[in-house]
Amino acid sequence: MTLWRPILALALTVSLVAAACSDDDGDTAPARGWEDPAGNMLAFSNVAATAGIELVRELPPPPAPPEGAEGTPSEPQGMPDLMDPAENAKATLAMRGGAAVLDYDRDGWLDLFVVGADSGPDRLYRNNGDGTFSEVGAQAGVALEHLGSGAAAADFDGDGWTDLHVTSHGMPGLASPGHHRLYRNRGDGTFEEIAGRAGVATTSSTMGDGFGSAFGDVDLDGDLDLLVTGWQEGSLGNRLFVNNGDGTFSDVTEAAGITDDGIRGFAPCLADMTGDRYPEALIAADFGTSRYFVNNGDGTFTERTAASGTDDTWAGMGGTVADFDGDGWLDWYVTAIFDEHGLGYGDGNKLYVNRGGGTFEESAASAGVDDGGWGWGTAGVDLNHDGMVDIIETNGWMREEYQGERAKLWINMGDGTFTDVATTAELTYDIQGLGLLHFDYDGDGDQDVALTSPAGDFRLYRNDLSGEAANWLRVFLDTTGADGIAPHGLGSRVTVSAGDLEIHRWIVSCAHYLTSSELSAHFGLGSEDTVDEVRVEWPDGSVTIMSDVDANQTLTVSPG
Ligand SMILES: [Ca+2]
Ligand SMILES: [Ca+2]
Ligand SMILES: [Ca+2]
Ligand SMILES: [Ca+2]
Repeated sequence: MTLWRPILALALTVSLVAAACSDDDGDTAPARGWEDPAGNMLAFSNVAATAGIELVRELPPPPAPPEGAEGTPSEPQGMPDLMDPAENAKATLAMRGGAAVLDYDRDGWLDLFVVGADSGPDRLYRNNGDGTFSEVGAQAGVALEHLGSGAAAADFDGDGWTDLHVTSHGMPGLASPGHHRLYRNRGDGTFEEIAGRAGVATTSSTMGDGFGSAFGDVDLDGDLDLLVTGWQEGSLGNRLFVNNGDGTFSDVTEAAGITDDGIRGFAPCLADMTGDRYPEALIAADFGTSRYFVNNGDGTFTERTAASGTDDTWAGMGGTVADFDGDGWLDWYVTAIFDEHGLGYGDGNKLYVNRGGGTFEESAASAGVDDGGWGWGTAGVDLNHDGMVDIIETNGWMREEYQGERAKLWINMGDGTFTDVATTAELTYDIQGLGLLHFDYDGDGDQDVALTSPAGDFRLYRNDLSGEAANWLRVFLDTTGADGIAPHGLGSRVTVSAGDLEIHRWIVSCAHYLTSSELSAHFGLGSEDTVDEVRVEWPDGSVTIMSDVDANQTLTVSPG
């Protein structure tokens, strides 16, 4: 109980601050947002419309209950009969529609690819650098209308131009296998679709399936490999593709020991959880089938879900890895369903804190991050620049009980607990959520948040963080010309020392759900305006150190 007292006291303080803010008598403009313990004000504004991103989706109405049937109207859509093709199509429609961040034209401004799902073709929003975006999907050659699902961005062929992998369930009206896209960036503002030739168009051989995809260098040979998930029952669509270095991939799933024995996969992630630089394969998956595969470093993986203590997620949907407790080891946070209605859907999100030695301690309830409604996309990112990783989470489903719940904005309090400040910080997202990603679209140093909905409008929340203790550093890695190190430095660990702070971040591509964020190491530095040391540990074992670096800048570091 003592653990909770400070949190309750804090919640009271927050509500008093909120009351003072709303009681505006017009004489003074009250500070906007949530005041963090260091005195920073954290506030968000939905700027999608003014930024030029207008994309609204609408789900078909729920089917009428059978004549004479009793019960709640939401019941038929709550648990659809997934073996019925029409009901399956409706359910997956509500689960598709991701987005990915990339600077496709290398002008230094991060652009946004958004999967159209049922709302027209896929879009590519070019960032104009002035707070607005222009939709250039058709010119760029990516404006495909299809049963689009997720997206991941990375430079798979190492030419310095970021490419896109897009999962697809097929062409409009007809789900069928073989329709994933690999868009190779030609470097002239256009993309070339090469998934078939490259060997990554098909995951399930029998069904239109495919949700998240994630890039990472699983064999540490310097090129990016690809992990894709499949969710449909019997699809066996969870696949690992190894990059052959010649523009093609090989499906090595079975040889690598990634046994798909019915994984209902949603959110894949390739991240080094064990400290040997080889990334593990993490899959957040539905119906208790999430998996933790340890990379043996010889091309094979060993499934250690139960042995590692990561086996108690009932309905794994989204996922993110970050160092939530600041001990230098990556932890794994998985979203799921918090079933407070006795429906038998599980006990919510899981926070697997890495204890080293290959084991994790599940602590979502004690940390206060287990109840995220019907959870989907999530990311671990420092939103208030105090040096500690916070959690954003979006949620919702077609059942009445899971409609209208706010997205969560859980601030890391540094004592093993988090507190939800979404309301005071004006992250006003209470529509049915799905995809979520973060990037600094306006280049002011703080991480902004984009959210996709299957039943509402696309939102871009600008982070309006202000205060004296909101210093930051953003580090991108450039490995162009560095043999044996993956593009973007994916898999690298970046450590910043500033005053009393020592902060570890990783360059990692996780499908938060169907989405991928900017591939930077982002540091909040509190009141520190100078960084004593930036240390990059590259995945090949080499180290680059920079001393006395100014805070409040975006830095690009190359090996050597
Ligand atoms: Ca750009
Ligand atoms: Ca590789
Ligand atoms: Ca924080
Ligand atoms: Ca920003």
